[in-house]
This record gives sequence, structure tokens and C-alpha cells, in this order.
Amino acid sequence: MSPHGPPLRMMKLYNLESCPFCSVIRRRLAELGLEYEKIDVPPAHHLRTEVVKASGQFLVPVLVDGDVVLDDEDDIIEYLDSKYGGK
Ligand SMILES: N[C@@H](CCC(=O)N[C@@H](CS)C(=O)NCC(=O)O)C(=O)O
Repeated sequence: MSPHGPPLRMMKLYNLESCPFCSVIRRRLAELGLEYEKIDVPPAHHLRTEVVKASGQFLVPVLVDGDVVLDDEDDIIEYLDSKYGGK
């Protein structure tokens, strides 16, 4: 962490450990060496109020990077690769 504290705009990943799509995203974030805040959501849809608030739907993974909100695994991978130096 910088001496000035955490970055103002840390990426957020709404995540479910058992979700295979989320696992792909976690792996890619690690491969790219990116720091992010992992928000573990409840398995039950109707309890995922934070996900709905962030993205307007309840599926995970959801990646929030500043103004960018993505709720599809393929879109997230493509975004991370193009913005953060993947292949
Ligand atoms: N199209 C989405 C699919 C995501 C998806 O189906 N996620 C599952 C978890 S693996 C989910 O949240 N399903 C609702 C549920 O079963 O609670 C993606 O590729 O990211």
C-alpha cells in the first residue's frame, strides 16, 4: 500500500467462491498482478442486494472499475486484457 493509503478507485469483484466464472476472473486478475477488492456475495439470488445495486442484475461475476461495470465473464476478461496489458 502507498504511504498515502489505498488507491481511491480500487477495482471491485463481486464474487462467489464456488462459481467457475468467478474463478476464471480471479485467476486472470492474479496473472495480471492486479489488486482488487473481493466482495463475496450470498449464494441465494434474492440476498444479493449489493450486486443488483452495482449492476442491475444478480449474476456474478461482476467487475466494477470506476465507471465501468461488467457482468459477463467474457467481457470482463476482454476488458482486463485490453486495459491492463494482457495479450
Ligand atoms: N454470463 C455470466 C454467467 C454468470 C453466472 O451464471 N453466474 C452464476 C454463478 S456461477 C450465478 O450467479 N448464478 C445465479 C445463481 O445460481 O445464484 C458470465 O459469463 O459471467
